[in-house]
Amino acid sequence: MQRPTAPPPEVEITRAGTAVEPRDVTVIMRDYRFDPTPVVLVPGETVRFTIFNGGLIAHDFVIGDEAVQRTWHAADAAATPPSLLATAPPASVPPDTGGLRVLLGSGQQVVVEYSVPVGQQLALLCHIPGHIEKGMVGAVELRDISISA
Ligand SMILES: [Cu+2]
Repeated sequence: MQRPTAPPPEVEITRAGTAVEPRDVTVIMRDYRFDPTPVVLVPGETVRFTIFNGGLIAHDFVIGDEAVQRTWHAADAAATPPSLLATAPPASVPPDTGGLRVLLGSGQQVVVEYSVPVGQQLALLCHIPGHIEKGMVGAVELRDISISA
């Protein structure tokens, strides 16, 4: 069946998150996409991500700039056994890598705070081998609004 081609709902941000009062952002991981996409973030704000894996297999939520993405991509590739049904890789990267990475099994959920960097292009990817190729590429829209509003 053809999916309706409605544009994604417009995201309205009335206030940027702060360290004291983070803004709630929910992202659901599916087989194989991020929902919603784009994720709209304000540079400099603090968000409280609720990340839920609604898929049937493990997924990786990696948000960060290109260096962060490259590092996690290599770590996941190195840690995952070459099998079609390979499960969660115990990958690790140097502690100063930056960005945010959450690995969730099917049905798992985590709540985590994230401080959105200023002056970086951000991507949202799942680096479990094969998932990017299947479409697990999320968009991040950075929107400049007044942090003090
Ligand atoms: Cu995935």
